[in-house]
Amino acid sequence: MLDDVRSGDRRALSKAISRVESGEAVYPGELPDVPVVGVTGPPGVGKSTLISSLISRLRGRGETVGVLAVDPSSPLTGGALLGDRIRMQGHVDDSGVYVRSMATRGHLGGLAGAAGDAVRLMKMAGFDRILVETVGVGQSEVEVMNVADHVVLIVGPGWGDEIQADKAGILEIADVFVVNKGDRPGVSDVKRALAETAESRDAGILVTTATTGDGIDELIDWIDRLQSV
Ligand SMILES: Nc1nc2c(ncn2[C@@H]2O[C@H](COP(=O)(O)OP(=O)(O)OP(=O)(O)O)[C@@H](O)[C@H]2O)c(=O)[nH]1
Ligand SMILES: [Mg+2]
Repeated sequence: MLDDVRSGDRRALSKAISRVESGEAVYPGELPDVPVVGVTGPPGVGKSTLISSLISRLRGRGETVGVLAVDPSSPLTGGALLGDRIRMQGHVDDSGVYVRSMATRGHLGGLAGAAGDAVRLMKMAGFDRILVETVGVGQSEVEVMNVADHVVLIVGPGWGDEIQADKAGILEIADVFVVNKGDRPGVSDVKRALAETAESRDAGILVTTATTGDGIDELIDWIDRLQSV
């Protein structure tokens, strides 16, 4: 099966990921060096929409993209699945894009372990780039971000208080901060709440409107810079 995964067989990849989801170990051997970007943030902040915008840009420059969405449907937003967003934005018929969801419940070996195995399988499948989405609400989600080389934390207007509280410690692992829903009021308050942490981490603060694509090019520039060092 792993040989099929290596040769780009998507069905084999999906099957192999299902196996690691149910607790089986994989021994992938040597893996290509594929940049992994984690995208996290509170429920409904626009992570999936932003990822879809990122995919459009990355595809525009010819990169193939694998996406792992861990617990893609939060109870708060009623479950707008990442797959639905990708479909809406026309990526579904694109063979250069692979999207896989992973539920957070019932992982014997721990969610972060299963996500790590899934990412290794995606590397084996030969994508140029891998994106991982997870809701940044608790410790186990923060652990999932360990699979990423770099982490993008997305917040929205109105999230100033949550940023101050930061129970999960997600601020401490972010390499770039994005205030999404830049078309809504309250952006400067959130930027202010982020400023100190961003400065101490040498992280940028960007403003995006994922629904229109505003600010996405700047975000890609940031990601490129992070990955070139
Ligand atoms: N006004 C505005 N709405 C946005 C923006 N980005 C996303 N949305 C909307 O916010 C809602 C949630 O977007 P999602 O992309 O599903 O958010 P998410 O963070 O992936 O949500 P969960 O995975 O459920 O946590 C949708 O109705 C989007 O259309 C934005 O920049 N501006
Ligand atoms: Mg989502």
